[in-house]
Amino acid sequence: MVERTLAILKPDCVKKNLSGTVIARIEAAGFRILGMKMVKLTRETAGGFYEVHRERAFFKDLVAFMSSGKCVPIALEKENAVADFRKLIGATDPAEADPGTIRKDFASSKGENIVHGSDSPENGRIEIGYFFSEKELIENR
Ligand code: FUP
Repeated sequence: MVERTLAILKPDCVKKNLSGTVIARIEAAGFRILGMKMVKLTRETAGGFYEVHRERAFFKDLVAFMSSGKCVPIALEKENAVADFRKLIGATDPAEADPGTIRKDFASSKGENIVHGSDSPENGRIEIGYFFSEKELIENR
C-alpha cells in the first residue's frame, strides 16, 4: 500500500553538513519527496512533536537537542513507506543499528541520531500534518 511517512533531518545532521548525503540516500531508496522545508523548532514545538515521551527521563534533553539548531522535515511517499524508511535509518541507538543504515553510518548516540522516521502510517499522516499544510504536499512533479 502507498503510505506517507515523516522524516526529520535533525540538528546534528544539518550541523554536520550531512543533509544532502541523507537526502540522496532517501531518494536512492525510492521515496518520493512531497514536501520539504528548513525550520528551527522552539522548545514548545519540539516538545509538542514528542508529546508521547513527555514523562520519559530523556524528554528534557530531547527537546533541548531538537531545538538546538535547524531541522529539515520531509514528507515522503512510497509503497510500504513507514517500514521501509525505518529499515533505511536503522535502530534508534546507532550501536544497535544494522550496517549500512543511516544511523549506523552517521549517528553519534541514541539521543543525537541524525534522522526521525514515523512509526506507523497513522502517525506518518499526523506528523506530516504537524509541519505541512495539505497544499504544501505536491504529488506530481
Ligand atoms: P525512534 O522511533 O527511533 O525515533 O525512537 P523513539 O520514538 O523511541 O524516540 C524518539 C527520540 O527520543 C529518539 F530519536 C531519541 C530520543 N531517545 C533518547 O534520547 N533516549 C532513549 O532512550 C530513547 C529515545
